[in-house]
Amino acid sequence: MATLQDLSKAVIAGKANKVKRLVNELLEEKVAPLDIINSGLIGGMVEVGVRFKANQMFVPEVLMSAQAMEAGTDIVKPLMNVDEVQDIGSVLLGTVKGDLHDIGKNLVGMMLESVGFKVINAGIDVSPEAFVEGVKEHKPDVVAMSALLTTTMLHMKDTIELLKEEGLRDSVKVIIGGAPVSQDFADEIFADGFAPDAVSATDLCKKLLGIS
Ligand code: B1M
Repeated sequence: MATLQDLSKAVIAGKANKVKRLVNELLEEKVAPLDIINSGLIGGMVEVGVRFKANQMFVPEVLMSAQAMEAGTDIVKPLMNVDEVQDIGSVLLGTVKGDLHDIGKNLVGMMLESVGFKVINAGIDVSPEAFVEGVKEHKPDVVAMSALLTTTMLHMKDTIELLKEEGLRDSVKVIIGGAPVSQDFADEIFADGFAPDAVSATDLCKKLLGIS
């Protein structure tokens, strides 16, 4: 019988095929998709982060873990779309300028879609100008910015300031997230909210748009 711990270990080892097999086995064992993501896949990436910081893992291995994790989320993703016909609001989502981390951001997108938001995924390395263009083009209800680096989180402030300069700030809610950011930082840069994880991000968007 496959376990969530086996899945975490396969993510750490960067074994995409094993991850796919274990995810399928766990689904057959009726383990909830959200547990597979939170405890199995993210659990593995958390340990990867610890080892990366301690110089026990290096960029190529971390990338293999990231790819293994994505192979797992690709299987679970269709199961999260409980009601694709809903359209409760739209979210322009991106990782800020200079930042290439997209695993957490993509999870946020997946969770938002699963509760009925339309997600416009602007990708990674999204400049303040590109966020502003995205707002003009798509007129989203929410702009959601992700950052994983202490250096790049500062571009969240630049984006909010540019939205203000362009007269667009009042037309959208702005939320932020990612490991180095916090509610205090959100308050400091006048974001409308901060979410510590992907599930909280959906709750926050709903709350900001007055959806119960
Ligand atoms: Co990078 N990296 N990395 N990395 N990397 C971190 C972030 C780091 C903390 C590792 C460490 O030292 N322990 C460190 C940052 C230090 C700092 O600034 N404080 C770091 C570094 C230094 C770097 C490089 C500079 C390394 C180098 O080249 N020397 C480099 C920078 C590249 C760049 O961006 N310009 C780099 C590169 C990479 C890889 C490319 C190898 C790879 C990214 C692959 C990819 O994303 N496609 C990578 C990875 C994988 C990591 C770690 C190990 C894991 C990140 C991850 O995916 N976690 C990470 C260590 C760590 O975070 N512990 C690390 C799993 C993911 C599910 O969690 O992204 O936190 P997370 O998302 C969560 C929440 O934060 C939240 O919800 C998600 C889940 O519920 N969330 C939001 C995220 N965005 C949100 C938005 C929201 C709401 C919630 O609303 C808008």
